[in-house]
Amino acid sequence: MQYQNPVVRGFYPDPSICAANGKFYLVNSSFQYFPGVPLFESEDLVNYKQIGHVLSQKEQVYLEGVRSSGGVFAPTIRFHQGRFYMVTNNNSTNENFYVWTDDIRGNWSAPIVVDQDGIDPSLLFDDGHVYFISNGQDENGTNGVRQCEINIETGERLTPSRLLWTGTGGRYIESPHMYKIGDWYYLMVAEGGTEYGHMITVARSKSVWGPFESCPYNPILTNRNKAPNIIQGIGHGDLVQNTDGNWYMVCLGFRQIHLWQPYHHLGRECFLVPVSFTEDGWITAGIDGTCDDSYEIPGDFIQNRKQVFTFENTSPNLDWIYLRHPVTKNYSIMEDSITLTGSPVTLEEVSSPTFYGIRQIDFAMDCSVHCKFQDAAECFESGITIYMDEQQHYDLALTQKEGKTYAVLKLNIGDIKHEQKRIPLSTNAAKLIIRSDATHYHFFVEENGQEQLLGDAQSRYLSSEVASGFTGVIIGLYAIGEGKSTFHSFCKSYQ
Ligand code: 6LW
Repeated sequence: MQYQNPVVRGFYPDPSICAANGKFYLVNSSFQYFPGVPLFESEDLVNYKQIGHVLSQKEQVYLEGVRSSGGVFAPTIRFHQGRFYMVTNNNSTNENFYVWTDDIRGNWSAPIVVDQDGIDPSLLFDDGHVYFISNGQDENGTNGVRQCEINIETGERLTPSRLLWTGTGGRYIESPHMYKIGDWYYLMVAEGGTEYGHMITVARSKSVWGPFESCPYNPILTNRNKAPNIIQGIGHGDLVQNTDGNWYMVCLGFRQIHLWQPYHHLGRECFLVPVSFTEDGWITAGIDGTCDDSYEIPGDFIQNRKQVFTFENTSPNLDWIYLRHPVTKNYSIMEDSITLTGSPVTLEEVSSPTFYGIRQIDFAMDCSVHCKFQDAAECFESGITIYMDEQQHYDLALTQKEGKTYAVLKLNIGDIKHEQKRIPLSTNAAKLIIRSDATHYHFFVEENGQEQLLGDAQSRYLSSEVASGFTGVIIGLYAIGEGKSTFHSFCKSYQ
């Protein structure tokens, strides 16, 4: 059957995957958002169903005041002797830690810290030993992939950390994974940085400690010279063998808006690429070493793309996320509605405002929600935001002033805080509507069946190139100030 990339759309970067009990489990980085590390299950490597988050307990991850795109960086998931392990880095506490579970649908353990620095940690279970690798510098300041052996029961480092490989000369060697395939230890990394120069390179050795020989075909996967391809930034891969014995790689990439300058605002997404081995035992990826927008994969299943998302067909703590650790008393979640209690924390703060978010996963989107004020004090504001980070977000809200309710559109780009439009309403309730295409968002308010345009704004100014972040646009329901607001009839649909 033919599948379309990305296989997981929207801000789901830094994918890692493992096979277990005939299925596949995928995790992604989550940065300042909570719960952390979204967890997916797949039976065919093409369709993924989110089954939870790995870091679902507040005590598992420190997020207090972490900067946007700080917090939880790239994770790795592995399965060994009936137990799942997820290892990651909290880039705000500079800790590498792992958690484990024997029940993939249950809670994961408390974090176990490993005494090796760097980011993008990974694990290899081999011949009774457990190896911990991450990127980083050796004692001479040389960048590369470093490895130590650990006691997986305690996280204790059993050997000194040693530099294994410095890559092929690309900047920012990252996302190392080690695989024992046949007689070879394959070390696969990303180089070039997680933007337009991103690439995947590989080396191999007969020993887990090296020396590692660089693949003569490096980079084995990159879109850096694939023009004018919409898919760019391909890198950060993880290998997995399908149940039919064929090999694949999940990797990150982004769908750029192909203007000059190009940009991307949905974040880095998850792509699937076929992998094969050359006669001399090297890894190749894709058809020509690049990632295409679709591939053939053996199987008679179909690729299911959920296109309509409502309160009723989404789940709290699965599809919906918070900025850092939420003040849970400010959220009253029902099956078909949510009531938010405002707090003094604004969307411009690196904190945890009353914010209930869901990812934007495609460009052409129609999103609406009905918002009704309750106990609204002066200046209480509540509505829907297209949020990249605290400096870049577009807010469509109701607000209270001198006893009257208004609909307001606010555009926040860097230091510019602009109220685009304000219109009086006859009641304290209205339908908020946001329609988007690749380059623009269009904002409307509907009261008594009458729809009014408040304004338009370019997606460019919410892009990663402007915000310089690692995340993607989130659609957030929010409340600021003294008051409550109830949202119902939420509907987000893609064409
Ligand atoms: C991730 C690393 C990276 O841990 O960015 O640029 C970090 N590459 O692989 C956040 O995605």
